[in-house]
Amino acid sequence: MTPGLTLTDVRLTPILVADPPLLNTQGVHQPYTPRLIIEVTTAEGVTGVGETYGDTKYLDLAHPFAEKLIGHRITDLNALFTLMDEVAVDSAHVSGQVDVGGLRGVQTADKLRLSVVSGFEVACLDALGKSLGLPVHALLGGKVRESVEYSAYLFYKWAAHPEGVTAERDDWGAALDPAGIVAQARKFTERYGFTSFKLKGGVLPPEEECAAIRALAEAFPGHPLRLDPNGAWSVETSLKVAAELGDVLEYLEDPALGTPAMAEVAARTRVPLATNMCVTTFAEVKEAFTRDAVQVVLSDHHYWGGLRNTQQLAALCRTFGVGVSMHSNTHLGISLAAMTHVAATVPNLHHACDSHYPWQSEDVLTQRLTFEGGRVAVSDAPGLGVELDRARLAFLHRRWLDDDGALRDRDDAAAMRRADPSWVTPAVPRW
Ligand code: GKR
Ligand code: MG
Repeated sequence: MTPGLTLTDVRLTPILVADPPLLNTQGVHQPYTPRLIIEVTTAEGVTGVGETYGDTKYLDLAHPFAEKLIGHRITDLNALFTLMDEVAVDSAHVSGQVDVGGLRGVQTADKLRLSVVSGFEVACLDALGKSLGLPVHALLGGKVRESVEYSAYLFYKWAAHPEGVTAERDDWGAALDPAGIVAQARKFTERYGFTSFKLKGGVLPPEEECAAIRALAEAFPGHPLRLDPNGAWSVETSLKVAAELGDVLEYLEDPALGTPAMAEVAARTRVPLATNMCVTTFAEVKEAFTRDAVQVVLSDHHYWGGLRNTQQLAALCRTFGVGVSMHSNTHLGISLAAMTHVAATVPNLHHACDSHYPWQSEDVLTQRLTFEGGRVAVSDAPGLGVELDRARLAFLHRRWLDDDGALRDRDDAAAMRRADPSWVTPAVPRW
């Protein structure tokens, strides 16, 4: 075994990145969102980078995990899971269910652990690729496409964060009605060339969100459209929306919460249903697939446990004739590069992937990734093909250090209470 591939150093840098006031069922995005940047360095001095969720509960696992990794080889990707199990056994607070609900479905301790592992897996693959002079997609078996298509991720949005909240300005403007959503979509096409659109719903009454989708269909005839209320609707409401928008939707995403409700909707509509909420772990696949509850699974390599697990999920979907694409949460360029590499290797990817990246005005890279015609070119440079900008990383880490702890754990409901002190995240189904 090549001693040069041994991991000799791991550096974890929690950061806070600017996020616009995007609305969802829980509330509104905080002005700054936590992310964790992971660097692994080998004995031969090669450094690989990874990125994952950065809330305290992830950091609490990432630190002991990083210590355990020293002395292992960056090729030992299967061992990442067993090493994480050892860490989890030592950390009583991550057993069982840590947080119910949220926009990524029920968040189990398992998903939390896998989200941490994924950041390290990506960093190891980046380092390995750099050591071998190969791009990450080659380490995953090779690309089957030269570029990966992404959709414009539209949000209801305020013009600015609530008064008195420290935040960066953005130039997207407000979007609170159909005209605002269409204007936002136009900006996405002008700036990035996207041709496929997803609207984050569950914010306004369903009739208003249907009107926004109708307005998009008129403004962009024939373009793929999706609506995702994050499980905010009852089965009956979901069916009404499906009937109303069936002729223009590519799919409805998580209209109702959980596999039983999704199965009920799916049984009574021909509109395909996608999810990033009821199928989020391998354990959830069997019930959802046997009940035919979902027609498209949106993988998020973070909580599925990395790029290789994403490929396994894609193979499972192919086996069962279920579509696959990608989900996204607030993320930076390292994650976009990782998503692009793995997406490039998935033969059965037939829907544009989601990405929040255009909403992030800040990054930790020397060069931002770019979208052309709504697509990101698959890099053939060694590793992920990205380079850390140390000054930017230090700046965003300083923001995290200076925070009094209020923003270190993403809480969209708390952010909403800055505008509306009486806000509580509505129980689902809301409509
Ligand atoms: O960023 O507000 C948001 C999204 O709603 C996100 O949290 C979801 O996880 O994008 C996600 C989704 O597709 O459900
Ligand atoms: Mg979703």
